[in-house]
Amino acid sequence: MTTAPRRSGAEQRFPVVVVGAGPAGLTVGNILRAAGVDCLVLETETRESIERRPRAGVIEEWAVRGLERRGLARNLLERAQAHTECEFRFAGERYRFEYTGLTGRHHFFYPQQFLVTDLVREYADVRGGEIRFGVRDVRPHGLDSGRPSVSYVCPDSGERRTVQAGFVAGCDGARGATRAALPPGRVRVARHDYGVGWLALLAEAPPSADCVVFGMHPRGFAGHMARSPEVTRYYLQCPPGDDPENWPHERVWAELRERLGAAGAPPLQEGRLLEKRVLDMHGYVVEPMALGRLFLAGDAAHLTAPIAAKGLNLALHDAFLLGDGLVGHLTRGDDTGLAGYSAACLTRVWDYQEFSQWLAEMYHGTASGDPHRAGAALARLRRLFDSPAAAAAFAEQYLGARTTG
Ligand code: FAS
Repeated sequence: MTTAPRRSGAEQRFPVVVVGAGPAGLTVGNILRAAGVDCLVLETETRESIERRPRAGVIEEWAVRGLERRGLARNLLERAQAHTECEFRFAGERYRFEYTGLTGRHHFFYPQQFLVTDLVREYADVRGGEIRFGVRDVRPHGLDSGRPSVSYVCPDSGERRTVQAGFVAGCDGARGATRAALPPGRVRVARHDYGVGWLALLAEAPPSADCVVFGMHPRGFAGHMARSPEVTRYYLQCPPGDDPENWPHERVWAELRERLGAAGAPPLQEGRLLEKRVLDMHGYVVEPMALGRLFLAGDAAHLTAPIAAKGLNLALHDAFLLGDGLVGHLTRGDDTGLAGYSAACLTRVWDYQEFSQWLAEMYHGTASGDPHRAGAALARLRRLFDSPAAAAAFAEQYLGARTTG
């Protein structure tokens, strides 16, 4: 599983060690390799499993253009569907929201596992980047010193190995080792719980609509998002901590029919459920996102509940800034990118966190059991259709149209 090590002997040294081969880590690795900077990516899973792991699927246009400028979007641009509108369904009616006309931007639908597969191939097979899969018990050391290192248990020998690093990029997601290695007093973690769960479903069925559909229903929110011509992502609001076993096939489809039902809506294309998991809707933000020689990116630094489909996009935003900042420092001695990294990321992170919170109240207010919240939620939604200013503001945030990559 390990590509041939470049340097032999007890300890190797890399200018950058990237922990985690998700969208953030692989994008940082590819940017470094494009600039001829040596780096090592450490990943606990196997290549096969990260190339098959379904997660996000909505990529904002600025992120696609950012990947394209870095030679990382060839397959995406060939295979992704570009969407121009979404649909809201409430009180038995359908409301199409056309956002490309308002922003000039599209949403690109490309399953995250396809993007990860492209990024691994480009990094390891094309740009000759070093990546070790299946590593265990990764531990960062000396992050505050000028000589950080990362140790891990080698999957082949079972030995603990240590790699010296100039910088450590913490891209190991929500449950990784790098954020956990931060001294508690040195960072602040701001957390928000939405108090609802989402049953995240993947159905072996073609999409039932030509765009994303959001259903606001007194029984709870429901969402429909295409993933491919054969697989569709659905979400159903449920109690936090609910057991997926409480949702047998019949109940899932009955609830989806009910909550997404609207006059003139085509019938749902039903199929076998490939994935069923409950996500407790919460978000957190770690500040600052950099400490000493450790720079966090993506879910390792902030989690945005999938409500506004922002998680993957924020991971790419961080990775563009971190990759460019590291290249600036390592190839030109220019520290402006790294010095401003945390602040630049957090501006976007908090903007997306706020929008997710705004959207969550619109999606969940109807089923809150609180008539005032329900009334306010529907008023918020109706404003999108009778106030051009509100529609433009919503479209800008929904598409992340103010963001550059
Ligand atoms: P990732 O979690 O993708 O990658 C981290 C990598 O680090 C993983 O490969 C992991 O195996 C590895 N790792 C973990 N611990 C390690 C360690 N100690 N050492 C080495 N490697 C380690 N976002 C959206 O925008 N839209 C959606 O529709 C959406 N749906 C989602 C559905 C689900 C079920 C989940 C879980 C998330 C969803 N997200 C969605 C959010 C998701 O897309 C994340 O934001 C995105 O994967 C973040 O990318 P990374 O920061 O690279 O982290």
